Amino acid sequence: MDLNKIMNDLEKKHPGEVEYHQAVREVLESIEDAVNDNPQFETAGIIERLIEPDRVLTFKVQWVDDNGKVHVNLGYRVQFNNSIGPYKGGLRFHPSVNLSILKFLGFEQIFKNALTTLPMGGGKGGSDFNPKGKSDSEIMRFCQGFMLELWRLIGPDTDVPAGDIGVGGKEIGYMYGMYKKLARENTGVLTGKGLNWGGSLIRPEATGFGTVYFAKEMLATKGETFEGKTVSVSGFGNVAWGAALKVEEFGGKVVTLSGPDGYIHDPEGITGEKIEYMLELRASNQDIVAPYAEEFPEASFHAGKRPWEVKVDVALPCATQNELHEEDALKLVENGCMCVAEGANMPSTPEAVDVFQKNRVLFGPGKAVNAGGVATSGLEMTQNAMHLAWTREEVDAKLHHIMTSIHNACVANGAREDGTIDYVKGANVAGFLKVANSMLDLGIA
Ligand code: NDP
Ligand code: 2IT
Repeated sequence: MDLNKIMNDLEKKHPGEVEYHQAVREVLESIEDAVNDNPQFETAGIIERLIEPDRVLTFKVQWVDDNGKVHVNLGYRVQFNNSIGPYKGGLRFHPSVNLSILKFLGFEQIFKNALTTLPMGGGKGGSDFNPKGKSDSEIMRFCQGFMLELWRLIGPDTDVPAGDIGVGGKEIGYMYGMYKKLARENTGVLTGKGLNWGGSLIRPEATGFGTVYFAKEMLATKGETFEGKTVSVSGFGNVAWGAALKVEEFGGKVVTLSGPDGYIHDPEGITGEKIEYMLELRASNQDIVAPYAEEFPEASFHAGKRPWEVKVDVALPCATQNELHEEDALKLVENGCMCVAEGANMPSTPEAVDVFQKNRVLFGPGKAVNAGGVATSGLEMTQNAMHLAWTREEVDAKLHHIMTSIHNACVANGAREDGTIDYVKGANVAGFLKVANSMLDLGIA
């Protein structure tokens, strides 16, 4: 495989789509041996076919605010690859959303979904709509306008969207209500639904729980557990909340959370009611974590800084892409951090990943670590198709089992000669081989 040529061609074809290029390069670098060992992939053009989405759908969303003013946003759905199942992946509502970000997320989703052991292809979508400061009725009207276009492109066996940044249970509800009206059917076309109308127990917690289940397996390879460990978490959204709950249950102590305004350091631990306070902060729609330090005076707020300067045993980046830089990685290593597990998608820059790998820090990439969210979405689809609902214990046991099997796949494909594990390679090779072999089986269609 001529990696440089493939990347040059891609960059020329899609200039400026830096996050997309970053995600593709990371995967291609680590699967090079697997591709070279399988000449049939080259003949079948697997790499060229895999790095370009099947289709990119863009649409206009128009909606009216509470003052009667009309706004226009862009809506997208990137249907990347459906070799192993229907397109599946979240919707992100954030002002930074553009095609590069959705293509990076959709590309990552292909391999993540392959790792879950469930039959799901990769996709992603969203809008540059900013939910911050909007009223509930404005959010509802935007979601309805968005679905008015999206509904024709999706279906329970075609493409199944879910949540991501800025899209939680409330937004899924408004979108599902509109879909149901337009399509005149109740199906599992979206996941992350409310419990009363087709949702699955554990889905809200699943990404965070899965992250900690995976990190637990990573620590176990060194004979370690979460008991007594200090843990830094970034973000204060859905993933950060679920991770904090599970770390506490496993006997660890979460000491940070963060937002775009800075980070909170709470040396006494973010536990119990303090974890629930994260949900209140989120619901306030204000985009800031600073109020935490007013509510709990033992905590300090560090404006404009990232949490990685705090000395911890384990770091869980759970906010957004490229939020952990080389200097942050060096600081974590210097402070003796032994494990970094990515709850967010691509939160560490390539330079930061290099620092972790060279220093043999246990490093788990997002597509393996945070796969519990989409895996539980897959379990929601299964329950919808069977018209029944599993108990909390059943779903949690399945999630736990899936995370352990993803860890096993990483170990099987990422073992280094010195006995340590390259989880980046392990996850990419395992996900890639499943998808590439399926593409071979299916012919050129
Ligand atoms: P939420 O919208 O619930 O939370 C995102 C969090 O990150 C918010 O607290 C947000 O603050 C914060 N944030 C955004 N930008 C920054 C920044 N520059 N610095 C610090 N914090 C920031 O989203 P999720 O928790 O669902 O998603 C978090 C990450 O996890 C994303 O990378 C997402 O793709 C990934 N993920 C989510 C899954 C899911 O099931 N929800 C599954 C797998 C991965 P604010 O909103 O105020 O900007
Ligand atoms: O990045 C992700 O895996 C998600 N946002 C969840 C996707 C899903 O379909 O549940």
